[in-house]
Amino acid sequence: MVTSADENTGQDDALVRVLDANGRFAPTEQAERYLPLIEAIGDAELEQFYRDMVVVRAFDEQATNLQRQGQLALWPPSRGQEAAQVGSVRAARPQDTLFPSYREHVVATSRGVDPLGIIKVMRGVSHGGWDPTDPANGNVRPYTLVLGSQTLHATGYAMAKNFDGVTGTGNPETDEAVMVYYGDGASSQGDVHEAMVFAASYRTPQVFFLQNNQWAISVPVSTQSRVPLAHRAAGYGMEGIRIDGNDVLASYAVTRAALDEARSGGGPRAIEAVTYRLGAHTTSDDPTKYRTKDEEESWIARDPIARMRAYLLSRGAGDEFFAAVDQEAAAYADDIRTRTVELGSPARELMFQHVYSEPHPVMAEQARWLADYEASFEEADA
Ligand SMILES: Cc1ncc(C[n+]2csc(CCOP(=O)(O)OP(=O)(O)O)c2C)c(N)n1
Ligand SMILES: [Mg+2]
Repeated sequence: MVTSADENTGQDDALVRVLDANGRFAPTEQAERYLPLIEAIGDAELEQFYRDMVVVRAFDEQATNLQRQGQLALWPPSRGQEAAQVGSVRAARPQDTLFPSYREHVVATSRGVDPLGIIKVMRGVSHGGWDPTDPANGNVRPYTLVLGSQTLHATGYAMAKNFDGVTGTGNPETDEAVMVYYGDGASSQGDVHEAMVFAASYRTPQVFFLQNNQWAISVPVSTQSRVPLAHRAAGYGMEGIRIDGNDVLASYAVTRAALDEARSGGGPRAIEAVTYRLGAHTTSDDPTKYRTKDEEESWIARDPIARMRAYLLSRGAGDEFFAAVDQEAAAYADDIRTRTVELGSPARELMFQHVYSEPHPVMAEQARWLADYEASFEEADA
C-alpha cells in the first residue's frame, strides 16, 4: 500500500493523540484504548512531565549556546521532541534498560545521568560520558552515533533478558524490558531490520521507539519510506503504533502499555512518534538550506510544551507553578554552564593513547609532530 506524502509525515489524524495542538483534551479514536492509563496519571505526574520538558529545553538551549561559544565541539538539539522523549522515558519502569541514540538528552537525565556526562561527550573530553553499569545512571546505555547500531545492542540485550529468565514472569514490578530510540533516517539502516527480525523471532521484551522528526539531516522522511514507518512493524510480526509525538500524554500511555505488554511475554512492539526537530540537525547544520520557514512554523504551532502548558492551565495550575518551573530550568542551565567552562581540556597526548593497544610508530610520529608544532608557538611568543 502506497500512501500520500501527507500520511507519511503524520499530518493526518490517524494517530494516537490525547491533547490537540491547543492542549485541549480531545482523544482520537486510536487513543481510546489508552484512556484508562491516561486517567490514572495524577496531577503530580502531569506536572513532572511539564517540568521535564521545560528543564530539558533550557539545557538544550544552554548547550547550543555553549557550542557557539567554543565550549563544545558539537551539539545535537532536542528542541521540539520533548514530549516524545519525556512521555516515553517516564513510562519506563526503574528495572528497564534504555538504549538512546544521540539526541535523547532528557531520556538520560531523567533516569539519573548527570547532564555533564552528555556535555563531556560533545566537548570531546570523555569517550562514553557515563558508566551505564552504575545504578545511579538508571540503566541508560551510552549515546550511539553509528546510526541504528544501538537497535542491535538492544535486541541482543533483550534476548539475554529472556535467556536469564528475568522477564515474562507476570510481575510488572520486577519483569525487565528494554527500549531503544532511533530516528526516521536510521530506520533505513540494515541494522534496524536485523534487530527487528531477531526481536520478533525471539519475542524479546522490547520496545522500538522511533522518533520520526521528519528529517535525517537534509533528507526528508518521504525519501526513507513510501509508507508510514509504523506500518513496517507488521512485516516483522509486531504491532506498530503511530502516535502524535508532540503529545506527552500519548507518548506516555502508549509506551507504558507497549513496555508492559512486552515485559509480560507479549513480544516486541514498535512505536512511531510523529514529531519535528525544530532546531538544526546539529550545530554543524544549517536547516535553512533544505526546508521552509512555513514548514517550521506549522510545527511551532504544535509545540509540545505550549500544548501541555495549556492543558495544565485548564486543570487549574497557577502562575506560581509555572514561575517555579521556569526558575528551576534557569538554575539547571546555569549550573551546566558553570560546570562546563570548568572542565578544561584533556592533555594533548591522550588522543594518541587508545588508538592501538600497543605502542605504534605512526602514533609516536604524530605525537612528536604535534608536540613540535605546539612548541613552535612557544618559541614565537618568547
Ligand atoms: C551508519 C551511519 N551513517 C551515516 C551517519 C551520518 N549521520 C549522522 S546523523 C544522520 C541522520 C540521522 O537521521 P535520523 O535517524 O532521522 O535521526 P535524527 O538525527 O533526525 O534524530 C546521518 C546520516 C552515521 N552517523 N552513521
Ligand atoms: Mg530524523
